[in-house]
Amino acid sequence: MTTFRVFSSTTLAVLLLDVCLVCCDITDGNAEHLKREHSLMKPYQGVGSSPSSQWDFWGSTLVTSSYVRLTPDERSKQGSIWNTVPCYLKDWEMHVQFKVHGSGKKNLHGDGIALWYTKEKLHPGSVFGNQDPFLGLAIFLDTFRNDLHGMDRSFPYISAMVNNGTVSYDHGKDGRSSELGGCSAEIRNREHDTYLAVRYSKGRLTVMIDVDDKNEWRECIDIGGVRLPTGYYFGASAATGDLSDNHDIVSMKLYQLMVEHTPEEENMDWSKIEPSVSLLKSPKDNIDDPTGNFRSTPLTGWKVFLLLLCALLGIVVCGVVGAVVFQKRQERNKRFY
Ligand SMILES: [Ca+2]
Repeated sequence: MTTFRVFSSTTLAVLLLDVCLVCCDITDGNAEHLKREHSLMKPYQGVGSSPSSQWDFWGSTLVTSSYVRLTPDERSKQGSIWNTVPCYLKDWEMHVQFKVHGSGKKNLHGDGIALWYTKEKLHPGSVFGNQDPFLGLAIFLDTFRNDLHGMDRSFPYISAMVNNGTVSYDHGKDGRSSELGGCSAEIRNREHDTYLAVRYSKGRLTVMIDVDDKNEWRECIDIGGVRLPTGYYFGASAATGDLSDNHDIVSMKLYQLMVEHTPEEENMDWSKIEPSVSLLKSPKDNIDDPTGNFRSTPLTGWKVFLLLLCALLGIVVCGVVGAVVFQKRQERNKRFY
């Protein structure tokens, strides 16, 4: 039985380590994998229009030493900031610290921030200050409800859209017809820091938020079957209309995710991929989806917990059965001799 106890504690330690590794994956950006050429951080050196700069900005954007203000709390402003280095990572995670604040009372503020991974950069337009239609991925932090029929959700509302350059963003419906998923989140006029993380890995798009000063990520969007090419640009933009807010970006940190791909995947030209989505619902609603896009995706916290529980139960059962069999054999052996 001593052997069993040693075995179980070692196994438990290994399992706990595995769980920690899985859980910590999205919450802590590993500094080793931070990609500085795609990150925007205080004091924002290398931001500007010189040929050597890694970030360029447009419109009402104001760069200070402690934040990048895309729009001030004034009417009819648009601003954006764009990474000038195209991203060739296949698997990545972007952590954005942002702040939306202003003097407008409830429902009297707008319009919000959009985060981008797109083919083109610095093309001003009507989608939160960026062009319409766009080609690539957008995450919208929409603070103003345009669609008065959509009362089933509260604002601010965070949503994702993947566009192959043919679909227009419908402001009147808050982009509902083209959204892939979303969640409501109190992101405005918070006293504490507010964060959002976008992860793209193996065709899975995950958006997590940390806006309640709990220092933990809350899942907002999680969908499989998303195809995005390499070679696009990261950016952020914001717009105000009749109503306004300060839309500030404090930092955008890009981390490379170490993920193995099959030789076929490695050999294909990822820059030729057309942005698309094969699953329009959350993977949770597509358990029987034949494409199996989400099956090989990372485990979520509760799944890991269940697996751990099953593993422990398995070990206990094996131990007990083993002990009983051992004892029976000993008894049988005694009888023979
Ligand atoms: Ca809106």
